[in-house]
Amino acid sequence: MPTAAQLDLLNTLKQAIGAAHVLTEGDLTAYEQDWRKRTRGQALAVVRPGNTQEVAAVVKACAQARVSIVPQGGNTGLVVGGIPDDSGTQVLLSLQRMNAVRAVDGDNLTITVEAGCVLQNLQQAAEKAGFLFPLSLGSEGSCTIGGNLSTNAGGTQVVRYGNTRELCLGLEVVTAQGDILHGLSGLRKDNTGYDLRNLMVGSEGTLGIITAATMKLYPLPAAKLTAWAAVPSVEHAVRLLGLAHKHLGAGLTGFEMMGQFALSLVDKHYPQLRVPLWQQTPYCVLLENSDTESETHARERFEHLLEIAFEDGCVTDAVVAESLSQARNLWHIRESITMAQAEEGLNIKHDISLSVSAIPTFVAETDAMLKREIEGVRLVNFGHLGDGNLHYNVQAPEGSDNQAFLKTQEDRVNTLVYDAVKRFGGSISAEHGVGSLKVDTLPDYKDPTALAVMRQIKQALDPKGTLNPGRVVR
Ligand code: FAD
Ligand code: 2HG
Ligand code: ZN
Repeated sequence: MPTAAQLDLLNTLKQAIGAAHVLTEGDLTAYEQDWRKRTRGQALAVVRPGNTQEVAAVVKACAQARVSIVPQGGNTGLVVGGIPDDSGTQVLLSLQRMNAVRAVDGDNLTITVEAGCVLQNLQQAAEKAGFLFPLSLGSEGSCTIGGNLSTNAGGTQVVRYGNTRELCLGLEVVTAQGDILHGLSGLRKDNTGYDLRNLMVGSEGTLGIITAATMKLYPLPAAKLTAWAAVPSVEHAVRLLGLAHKHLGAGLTGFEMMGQFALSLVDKHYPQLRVPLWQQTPYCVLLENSDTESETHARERFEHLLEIAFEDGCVTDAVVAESLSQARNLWHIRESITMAQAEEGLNIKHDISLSVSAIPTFVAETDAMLKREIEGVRLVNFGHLGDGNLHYNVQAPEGSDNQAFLKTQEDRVNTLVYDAVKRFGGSISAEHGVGSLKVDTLPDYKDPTALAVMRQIKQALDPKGTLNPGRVVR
């Protein structure tokens, strides 16, 4: 039963945004359970404001009542950062109704959208206007640009276009006090003080609520070429990456590496996808070249690269997509690894980054160590090699109880992997963020001064600690 103070707050919220948008009953699983189904929370209410003023009113009312708010976009996050805790006292603020494209400025190469705009809709709006919005993730059919900005999402085009941070020119944000920060300038140059936009990007809803953003647009490529290559080892994949940089230059837009076991899971759970080459090689690479030149020039350059790679020995076999639909299928296989892994059962994810040059030794040493420590352990290694970002995931031994494996082994496995990442000078979160999953692990791996400054920033911007508490920093 809600307390009198909670009932007062619910009434204020209903007056501010309409009773139909303050949900307290019915099935709220979609808002309260995380994507991986690891955790289930319970909200005091799910509120769905329709515009920035309504978000500000919700935040003001909650701040006054000292009730904490968890912002949520598409709820595809992988680190349990966008669902309420199980206290039944937090307000879950969903941005999903705020999904409009506000403006496209072709001369300025920008698009301004509301935070709840689903990434795929943003890509399509850009394409309709004749431009490319390059951010691309497996979850693009349901994640939102607000969530992408709040996690500084990476995805499969980072090697050319950068993370979400690099694609953002301006933000509109509701502060912890309920004030509106108007920053949708679309300026490419603005040195008038501290960079508040970049403070908000990647802050996972702990410093402010993003309500709209101005994002960069690019010309649509004239040609896109995609290849799937068999490589004998991680060292060979890194060598292929070097050749691709040298021969494709800025045309290199995607470079993904996938281990044999990761691909075997796709083959097992989605046999209709017909994964190429995986049985004959320990690793495959998915390579994309986007070009502003003509298709013929681009194809010649791409085929030249593959010839050199064959001669070098870093590629032993390859398939080049002959049509857009073949290219889409290859990408679909890559994007299906997460789902295939989920089908196989609960698993331990490590979203890590290392310098590209350290990756072959890291993988060799850490694979060997885990196999020594846990008999039958299955390693699902794949990721954005072009960015030095691996999804170095760990699956329980075949036939064992996944739940029990997580319970008994997760902390130990995390320590083994993250200690190795630290030894190699890497990061324990490359693109998914910290959320609540890694909040207590971070202090062991983050520079203590950096952590102390992060806490001071949190204290300065959210002194009452009502914005997404328990996430990123305690
Ligand atoms: P949510 O999950 O709703 O929220 C994520 C975090 O942002 C939470 O802390 C939440 O409180 C906060 N937040 C959300 N909206 C706002 C807002 N408007 N203002 C302030 N805070 C907010 N991630 C990658 O980086 N690269 C990938 O390649 C990738 N692939 C994925 C593939 C699959 C199949 C899945 C399920 C996930 C993948 N992800 C990937 C993770 C996830 O999709 C991204 O983190 C995405 O950016 C989250 O967006 P969302 O709208 O779902 O955010
Ligand atoms: C990807 O690159 C995502 O596909 C998800 O970041 C990674 O499932 C994962 O571990
Ligand atoms: Zn990823």
